[in-house]
Amino acid sequence: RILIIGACGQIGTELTLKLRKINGEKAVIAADIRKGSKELTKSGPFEIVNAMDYDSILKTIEKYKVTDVYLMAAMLSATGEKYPDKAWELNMNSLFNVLNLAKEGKIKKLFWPSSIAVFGPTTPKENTPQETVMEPSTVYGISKQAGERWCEYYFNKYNVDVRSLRYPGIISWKTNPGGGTTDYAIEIFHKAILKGTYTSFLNKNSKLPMMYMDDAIDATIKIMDTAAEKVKIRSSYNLAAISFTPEEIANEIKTKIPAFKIKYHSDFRQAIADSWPKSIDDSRARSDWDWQHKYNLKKISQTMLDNLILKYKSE
Ligand code: VAH
Repeated sequence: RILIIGACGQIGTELTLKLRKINGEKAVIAADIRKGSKELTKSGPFEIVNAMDYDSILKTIEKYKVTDVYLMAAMLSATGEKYPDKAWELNMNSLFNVLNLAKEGKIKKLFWPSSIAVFGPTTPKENTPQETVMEPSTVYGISKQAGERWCEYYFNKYNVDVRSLRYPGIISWKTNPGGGTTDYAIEIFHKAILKGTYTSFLNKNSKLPMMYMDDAIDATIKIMDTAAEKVKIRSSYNLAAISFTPEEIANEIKTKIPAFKIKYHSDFRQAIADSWPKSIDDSRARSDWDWQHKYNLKKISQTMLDNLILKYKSE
């Protein structure tokens, strides 16, 4: 059986729903520190689990005979800068819990998300390589870089089968954004429909690597289904789809909502965005386990607008 820790989060929610579709609802246990949405709790087992509490995770693993775990609980870049101690504690203690459970043979296969936040201001910004200088300047990025080192260490030393992806900014409409710096690319669609205008907290030329949720979910399931010997990188794989600026996504929205207006007012998240790459080289993921993204900017914008217009109409 499969356990998703952090199932109420932006990625956790859709990962749970997709895995239930593939494996059957009873086979996927959703867990989070807080009560799940109706969609999560009515479509399969749900447990309150504190990702920082080893025994709470172990109890759930034993109750449902779990073999595979996806640890999707974390404090993201923007919130992490407001609560640095909490971000480090949550992001690292939760990872050590699942790595140690795997080391003790309680977990067979483990997924843990990293991020483009592992790169910093001294990293080459275009086509950022898999191996390169990484001096992250956010607590979130530091925790992801440290986490990658620990994943590789537990694989090499204890043969723990942990797999990881450096997610870019992820765009989706089903859940609210999770306190990240790339959240503008989600908020802009809601505001375009509800208000016809949006003030971006990143300036118009802030180019960042981005991906639609369905691509991110497919990559996550694909790397977990890949034969162990083909997963050659055990720190974390670069993963990419497209890159765009707030101006480019605004212009794409205007092709459907001509009256849409964007304004720019940078806040503390501008410095975070400026420290990250503009585009990522994910050729290792494409060669090692046939990664291929499907959503370009036009398709992302179309999908977001279609679904959000329907969602707001039904409310
Ligand atoms: C964040 N959405 O902004 C997350 C992600 C690359 C961005 O890690 O913190």
